Amino acid sequence: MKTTLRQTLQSAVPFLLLANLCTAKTVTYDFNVTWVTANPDGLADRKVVGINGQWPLPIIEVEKGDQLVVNMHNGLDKASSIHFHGMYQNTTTEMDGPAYVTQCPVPPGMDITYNFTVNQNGTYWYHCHTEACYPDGYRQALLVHDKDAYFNENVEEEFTITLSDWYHRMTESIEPEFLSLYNPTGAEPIPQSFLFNDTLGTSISVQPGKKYLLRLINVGAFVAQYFYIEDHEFTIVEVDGIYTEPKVTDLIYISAAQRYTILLETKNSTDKNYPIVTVADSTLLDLIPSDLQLNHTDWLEYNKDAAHDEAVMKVEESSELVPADDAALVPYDRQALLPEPDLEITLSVVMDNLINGFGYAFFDNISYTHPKVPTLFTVMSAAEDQVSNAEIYGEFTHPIVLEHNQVVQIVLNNADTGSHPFHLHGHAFQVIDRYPPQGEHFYELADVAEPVEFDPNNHTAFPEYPIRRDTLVIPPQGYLVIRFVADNPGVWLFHCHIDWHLMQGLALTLIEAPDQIRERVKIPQNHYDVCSAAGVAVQGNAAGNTQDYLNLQGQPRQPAWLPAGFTPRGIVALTFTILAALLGLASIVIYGLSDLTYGKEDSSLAGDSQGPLEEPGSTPRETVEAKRN
Ligand SMILES: *[C@@H]1O[C@H](CO)[C@@H](O)[C@H](O)[C@H]1NC(C)=O
Ligand SMILES: *[C@@H]1O[C@H](CO)[C@@H](O)[C@H](O)[C@H]1NC(C)=O
Ligand SMILES: *[C@@H]1O[C@H](CO)[C@@H](O)[C@H](O)[C@H]1NC(C)=O
Ligand SMILES: *[C@@H]1O[C@H](CO)[C@@H](O)[C@H](O)[C@H]1NC(C)=O
Ligand SMILES: *[C@@H]1O[C@H](CO)[C@@H](O)[C@H](O)[C@H]1NC(C)=O
Ligand SMILES: *[C@@H]1O[C@H](CO)[C@@H](O)[C@H](O)[C@H]1NC(C)=O
Ligand SMILES: *[C@@H]1O[C@H](CO)[C@@H](O)[C@H](O)[C@H]1NC(C)=O
Ligand SMILES: *[C@@H]1O[C@H](CO)[C@@H](O)[C@H](O)[C@H]1NC(C)=O
Ligand SMILES: *[C@@H]1O[C@H](CO)[C@@H](O)[C@H](O)[C@H]1NC(C)=O
Ligand SMILES: [Cu+2]
Repeated sequence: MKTTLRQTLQSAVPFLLLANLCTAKTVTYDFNVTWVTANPDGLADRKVVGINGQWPLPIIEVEKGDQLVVNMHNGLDKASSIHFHGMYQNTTTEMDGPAYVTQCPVPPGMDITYNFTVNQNGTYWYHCHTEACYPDGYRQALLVHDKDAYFNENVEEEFTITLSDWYHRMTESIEPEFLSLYNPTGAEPIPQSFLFNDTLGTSISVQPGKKYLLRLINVGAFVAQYFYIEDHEFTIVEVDGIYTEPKVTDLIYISAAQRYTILLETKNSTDKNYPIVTVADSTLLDLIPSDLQLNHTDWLEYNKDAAHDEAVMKVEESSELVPADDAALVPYDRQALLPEPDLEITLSVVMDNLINGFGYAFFDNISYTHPKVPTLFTVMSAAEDQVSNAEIYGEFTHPIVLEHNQVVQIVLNNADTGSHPFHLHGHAFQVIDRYPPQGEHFYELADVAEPVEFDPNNHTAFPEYPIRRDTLVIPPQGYLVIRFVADNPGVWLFHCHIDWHLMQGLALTLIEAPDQIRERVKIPQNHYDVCSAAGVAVQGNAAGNTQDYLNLQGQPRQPAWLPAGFTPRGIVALTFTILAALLGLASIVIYGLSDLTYGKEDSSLAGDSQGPLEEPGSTPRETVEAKRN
């Protein structure tokens, strides 16, 4: 079955559109989502999420102002949903996509319709947002064309390129090993490859002396990538849907979920082809298997008969590459620094273990645990005088209620030795501070004993025109400070976009202007039908209590803390001694404890999960000691 795209010219509303004489139209996509088989790295066939029988998935394309309708039929054997990453969903928070936040998970066999107006520019993407489902290939670009973009006169042709990490095993087979007693350090699963536009070793055919626009999107689940083109400079003109003042550079760093749009003017000569080089950020990997190809060459092809030489790497380690600092970009609209915040939220990013020995991720001491009733449905069903009381949304959704039009500042201190790409739904935020800054010192706090926290009385001056984006990387043991106006009533997640960390609970819920949500939002019948098919309640507090919204008894909660004095290593060793004794095993290979990681051999199709393989010469990650008691 082919992708069906229906474009219906709607009866124009003349008085609204006279200004630019454009015709807002409805763009409809029918997505029949089923499993298909793909082998994008040429190393292993695997099951991936296909749409209308195809993978790579169709790119969604609209023009600014269009109404986008996506009808999804879930033909998978598990629940799913679609989030349209970076779309503000202004007045349509119910179309945002995350399960248990703004909708119910769509069960197998069920249909859901997403329908919203796109009034933004630029480069976005869509992906599944129910448990971890997008690493199985359920992700692709979403482009908003803007005929008024200031750089259009410098564009003769455009290309879209996705970057991604790639796993050979199904997420559902990786997850129980990742979140397990055998992996107490929370070592993230190591991908088997890195894809360039869902393939490898491709050539992009270009003509000499021509102006191109390249939209780059990291649709990966975990690993950031550096991007450069040998012997070429290019100009950044957009990040995450925000036009920037032109910034010439020759190297960018794109984390999971980030987008960069660049202008590239090709050379006048056609004697040579140039490597397009992508380098995976190896600082994110706890261990580097000897057969994992971290850097890749694709080609800017001027002449298909000329040589296609592999890139010669400039550096030994990816961390020696010094990319453009995104925090130093200036938004094209020069929106000024927002005033002092009405609300300041200060949080720490923490990785730690709970009583079951699993590795969890926390904002302060909360590891996000989804509620029984999706948070938006609690907003809609609670009594009017209770919707602004954060308690009803449950302690473990980490709810924070924002007042309409407040200036909100989030200060995030990273107590973890790894970097994380943080994403806010419903907004692009101003990036007003980050330490250490992107550049040669970005990783310098990774090995220090104590993290450096933001000091409100001692920091560098905030930029006059801060860049805005929707996904920002926090450096190891450093901090970031962001601001936005709560001018978009809705329920919005703020979370790490490393899907494994989201799975570990690195998320919180902003309930923005709940009174205005109730006035403006009407959840369509179809979304209620989805809940009913999923067996998920649409009324009640986080615990599903419909009588007394302040009674949270039975709310889903994170496991208990480890008892005082126990380190995860200790508790795991103890458990294993008992288990080994019970099972009469002579020896057990323990994840994380022996600096091991997931087996690289594919077992996804067969469905068996095989044990870890030891990697000679790999770099172990330091063990997390239990900090709490
Ligand atoms: C979806 O695709 C599957 C497999 O091709 C097919 O059996 C099914 O009828 C399709 N469903 C819809 C609603 O199009
Ligand atoms: C989409 O939403 C618009 C505006 O609310 C409405 O007019 C239209 O009927 C909806 N379309 C579908 C297919 O639900
Ligand atoms: C979106 O595009 C319009 C017209 O090109 C431009 O004026 C506006 O500044 C853009 N918005 C952002 C956030 O870049
Ligand atoms: C990347 O892949 C998409 C579809 O998978 C395709 O439409 C697009 O043209 C490709 N980009 C390039 C530069 O070839
Ligand atoms: C290519 O030639 C044109 C016309 O001579 C010139 O304007 C342009 O700067 C040249 N481009 C490059 C990249 O050298
Ligand atoms: C590129 O990959 C090779 C082999 O995987 C590795 O030895 C080299 O260090 C990598 N270079 C960078 C910059 O990561
Ligand atoms: C988190 O810390 C706060 C303040 O110390 C405390 O009231 C709360 O019970 C803690 N929550 C959890 C889940 O530990
Ligand atoms: C202010 O911050 C700088 C840079 O982090 C630090 O070197 C200095 O000691 C701090 N000064 C005070 C008074 O804390
Ligand atoms: C949402 O729309 C309102 C009204 O048009 C506008 O004031 C506000 O800035 C918008 N918010 C976002 C995040 O787009
Ligand atoms: Cu993370």
